[in-house]
Amino acid sequence: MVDLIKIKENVIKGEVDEVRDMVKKAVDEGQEVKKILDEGLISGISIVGDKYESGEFFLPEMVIAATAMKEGLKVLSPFLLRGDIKTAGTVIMGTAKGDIHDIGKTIVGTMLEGAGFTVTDIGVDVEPDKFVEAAKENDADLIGVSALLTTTMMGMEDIIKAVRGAGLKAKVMIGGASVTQEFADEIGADGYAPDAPSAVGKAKELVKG
Ligand code: B12
Repeated sequence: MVDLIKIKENVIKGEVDEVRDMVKKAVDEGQEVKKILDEGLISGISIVGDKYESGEFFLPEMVIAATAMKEGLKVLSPFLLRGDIKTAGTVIMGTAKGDIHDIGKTIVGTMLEGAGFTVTDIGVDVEPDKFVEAAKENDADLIGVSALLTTTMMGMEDIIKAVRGAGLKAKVMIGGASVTQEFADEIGADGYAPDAPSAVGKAKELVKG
């Protein structure tokens, strides 16, 4: 059996091939996909963040670790997508202006798809107007906004204002490492969730009513 701690260690070291191969092997062995994601990939990249914060790692280490994590995620994605009948609602997902972090957004989008939502991912560094445009075009029920930087998090309020200003029916759900429920309340977001599984629950709740 692949030891998930080894996947975590290889994410930290940025060993792209090892991470991809070990994740594949763990899936083939029948290990639980959510466990591989949480205990292998996500716990590895969190440590990378801590090391960057403490000055032990620099940007290149963070980039290569993110690349390794994304390779692992590619292997897991089809499994996160299982069981879809697309009826739950239409969602626009994007990362706020000035922010290029997309790993969390992609996981949330993929799990929403897996739960039956139709998801349009509009990418990273997205201007508020683009969220509005995409929501109009797709007649969206929900807009999911991700931000990982304290600076770009502040721009989320502009997205909410733009959506409300355009008179759209879409609700706005926010998330990302530094976002909290308190912050979401403060800027008037319709919902917040701390991780992908709870984002699915929150999205269902928001779309229902
Ligand atoms: C990987 C990473 C990068 C990669 C990103 C690669 C990519 N394609 O995404 C690279 C190397 C490019 C990068 C760049 C930078 N980064 Co960076 N990065 C990280 C790191 C290590 C991990 C982020 C991650 O992917 N986590 C894993 C995912 C799964 O977690 P997540 O994003 O939080 O998502 C989960 C939840 O938050 C939630 N969620 C996420 N989005 C949404 C959306 C909705 C709607 C909902 C409901 C939920 C939800 O669900 C997800 C799944 O469970 C973090 C450290 C950390 N602890 O977060 C730093 C971190 C976010 N980065 C940081 C910084 C400073 C930067 C740079 C400014 C560095 C620099 N000097 O250039 C640049 C910013 C560039 C920019 N303009 O955006 C700081 C931010 C500090 C701050 N508070 O502002 C952090 C916290 C590191 C640190 N400890 O200092 N980074």
